[in-house]
Amino acid sequence: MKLLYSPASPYVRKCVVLAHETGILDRIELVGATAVPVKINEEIERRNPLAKLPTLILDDGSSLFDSPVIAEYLDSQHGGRKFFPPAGPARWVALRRQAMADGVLDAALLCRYELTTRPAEYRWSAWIDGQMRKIHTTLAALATDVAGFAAEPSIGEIAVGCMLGYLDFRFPDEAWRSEHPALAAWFDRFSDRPSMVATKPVG
Ligand SMILES: N[C@@H](CCC(=O)N[C@@H](CS)C(=O)NCC(=O)O)C(=O)O
Repeated sequence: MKLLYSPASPYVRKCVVLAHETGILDRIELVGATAVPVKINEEIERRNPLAKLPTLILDDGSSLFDSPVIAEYLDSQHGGRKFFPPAGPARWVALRRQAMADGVLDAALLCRYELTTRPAEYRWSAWIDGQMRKIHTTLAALATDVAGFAAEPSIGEIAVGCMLGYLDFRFPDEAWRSEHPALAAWFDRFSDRPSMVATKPVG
């Protein structure tokens, strides 16, 4: 299988971390690609009508997206401990954590596009403020949740780790560490995992 991939994308990172953790990374060919909303990449679009990364191309030529779907597919491709818990309460906890992390990324990406892609004369500070508020309220919710994070991570903890890594990468001035020290301490430990070290964002 092939993963249309960017080393800067936190959604891609979530899938690659899961592939590392489950020992199936060598079954995935990473194919570099660039996706920007104002300049559609037609190579990606042919495989994914949303033209976004990550996109996974299976050996039968079909494609999977978006990152929660790809991650769950990859988790179905190995015989070890599952990162998507089976039906039951633990599954909803893991999926909710993934949704919070991905939601922070969605807001962060909208801010980044507003600040780096939209022409300066069209920028709208209320837009940035609204997205930043979502980021801050969700980080506060995760800071409460972190005491219950599992030692053996699920997709929820992987998603939160990749999201915090993205904030450090693209929003280094955000003071989330001092505001949420328990979350920061968890992230520092989580960042030492070989899967996280190997996928530190660049770009
Ligand atoms: N919900 C999607 C979001 C993916 C996403 O927004 N990826 C960015 C790269 S980090 C992208 O492809 N942006 C291009 C665009 O929005 O057109 C997922 O979880 O995979």
